[in-house]
Amino acid sequence: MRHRTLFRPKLRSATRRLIAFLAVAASSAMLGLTAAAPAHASVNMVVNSDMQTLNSSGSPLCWEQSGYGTNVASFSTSNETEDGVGNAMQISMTQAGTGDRKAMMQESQSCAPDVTPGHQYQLGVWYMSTTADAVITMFRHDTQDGWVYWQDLTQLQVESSYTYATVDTPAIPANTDQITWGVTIYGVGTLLTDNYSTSDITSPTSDASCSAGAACTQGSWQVLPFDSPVRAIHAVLLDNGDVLMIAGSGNDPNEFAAGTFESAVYNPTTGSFTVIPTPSDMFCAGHVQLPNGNVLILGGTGAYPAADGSHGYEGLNTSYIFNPTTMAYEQVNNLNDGHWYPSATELGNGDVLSLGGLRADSSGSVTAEYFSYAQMQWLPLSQVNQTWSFWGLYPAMVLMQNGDLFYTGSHVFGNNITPDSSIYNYSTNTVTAVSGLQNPQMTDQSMSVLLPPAQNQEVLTAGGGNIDTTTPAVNTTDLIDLSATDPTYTPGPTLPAGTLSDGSTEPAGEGKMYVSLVDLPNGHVLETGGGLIDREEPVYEASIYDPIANTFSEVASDPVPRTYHSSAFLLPDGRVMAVGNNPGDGSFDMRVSVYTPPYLYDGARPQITSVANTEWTYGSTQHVTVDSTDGAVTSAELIRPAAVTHSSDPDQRFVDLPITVNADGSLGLNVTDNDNIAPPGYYMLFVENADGVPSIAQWVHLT
Ligand SMILES: [Cu+2]
Repeated sequence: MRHRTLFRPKLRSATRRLIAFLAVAASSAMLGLTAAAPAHASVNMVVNSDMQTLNSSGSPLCWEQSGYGTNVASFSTSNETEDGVGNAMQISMTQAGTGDRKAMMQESQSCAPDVTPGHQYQLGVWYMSTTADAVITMFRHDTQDGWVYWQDLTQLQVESSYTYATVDTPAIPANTDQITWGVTIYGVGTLLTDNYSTSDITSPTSDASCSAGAACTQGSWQVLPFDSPVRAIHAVLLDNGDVLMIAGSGNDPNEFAAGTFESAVYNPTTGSFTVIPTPSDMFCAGHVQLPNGNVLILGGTGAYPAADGSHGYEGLNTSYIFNPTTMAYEQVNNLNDGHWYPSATELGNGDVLSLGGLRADSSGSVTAEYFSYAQMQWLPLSQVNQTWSFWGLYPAMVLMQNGDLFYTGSHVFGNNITPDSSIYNYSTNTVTAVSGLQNPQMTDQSMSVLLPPAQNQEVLTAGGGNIDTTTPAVNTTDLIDLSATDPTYTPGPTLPAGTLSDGSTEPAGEGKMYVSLVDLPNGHVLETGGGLIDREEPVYEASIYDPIANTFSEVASDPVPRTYHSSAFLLPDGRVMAVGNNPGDGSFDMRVSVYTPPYLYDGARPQITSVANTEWTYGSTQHVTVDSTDGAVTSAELIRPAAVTHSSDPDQRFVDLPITVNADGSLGLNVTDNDNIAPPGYYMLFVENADGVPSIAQWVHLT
């Protein structure tokens, strides 16, 4: 049995938070600074690790207060935290006796960390204590016997300021699928604990490294133990790794009438939400990150349909910037027209072009809008090229390597436009039709994605339906190579058949709309969520598309239905988050799911240990060092953070970084010289080993 305890002085909070942002996961921040750090950073598996999220009775969600015996003690949450964020857990024992008191991660499916037999985990906690009668105690969940006491790992000391304690578990025994742990106090005194972490530190052998059973090939889904506080209709990954979730009025006419507009920022590391004052109804607005990491938001809902049928949804002409540093919205000048469901594509020069949506009178807007990044404003009508044609609702406009925009055919609602798909040259203001879509009348809430790597200029369009009909959604996919002389769609493989809510398998040939497609760091694409007909029949199915093999492989499916107003997006730790579902009865599913792809069960993750410079320029070579014990790093790429809604994130892209290995073993990453391949802004830098196991991302800024 291995016991190891090490203590290190408390870092200044600001420093620690900054490092946490840079390294994304708190666990890796700690690892990066500790002399005895394990070689492999991995995800902090503790939910609500800073105890910021409270349950309805006011105690920290996912934390269970327990104990036994004749002692007298009380539990409370304290604002005397280690880092000024969330809460600390306080246990005060006023009279010792038999037994003890402890706070541990709740023994439930979604709170206690999942573990793999044979693996070892590093546990970490910040604490202060007036008694040395305190010990880290661990329980394990036996697949036959249920929750059982496992062992005490290490005694703590009296500490008058926050001190970090960390210990490695022994190898997890067979038949164990979860552990929980906490600090037990059994003497008179006061114990404060904060910022818990649990991470996998196993160094697997290179062969047969996955011992996680079905998850090795299927991945696994976790439904988080807390709900989103807002209807997550829009999700934008910010340059600090947090997620901006925008509801606006959230498709609720009562909220609209009350002027209640909402958004929240979610921190995936701590599991906590910060509610953001929201100045206008950004429900069904457009959004895209600007080169400086700020989020440009355009349009939204000016009115819900009138009861007397005199008008439908009306588009706003207002526009805001969300600034991740100040965590606030700032108004910019108005658009030239109202836009409800507008597109937003960042161009190679950092400007933004928007097409489509409904105007203030609820008719289709034929006004293109152009945002000048240099001027930080929408240009007046006289300075914007116009086709004066209606591009539909959320038309998926993908920036091509030559600066043209590809309308993939994916859009929202049944109001198809002509041509079915096209290439738009903004400079010359010309539209060239593109043919080959198999079901051009069934691309309502299909999804399109620029496949990895962006340099290949291939787009996948998957599924789709038509809410103006009762025709079931299609299972077809279409592929196109935009680098060809005359790009034309060709049929791709069909999506795997999903499971319907009655447990039956979908009839042959039927598929899904409300599809989500997410570029993954190993160069594959996760396809998840969706529904069969309008928003009434969820389809439970997920698969991973391999662009080289041109195949979809079915994987574990999200247990939560994800139809209308659902989204999925990549997190900086290599997992995928899924949010939203807004069935026809007007309800909204507030549950949040997280998918752990098979690659996170496939051995040790490479770790980016240093990036010489995080300000990157086009055509440069950037130097990084990587710790990769499970095989050398074989690929590196930049992935643009998501800005997704309604199966639409046409700015999503994966940009390959060809690698040069330097004499000292460091890597030179060669950055594209084409700003249309990688429009300016913040990107997640990932590296992978030969097994496709990705690192945790490091943020870099490309301009
Ligand atoms: Cu909508």
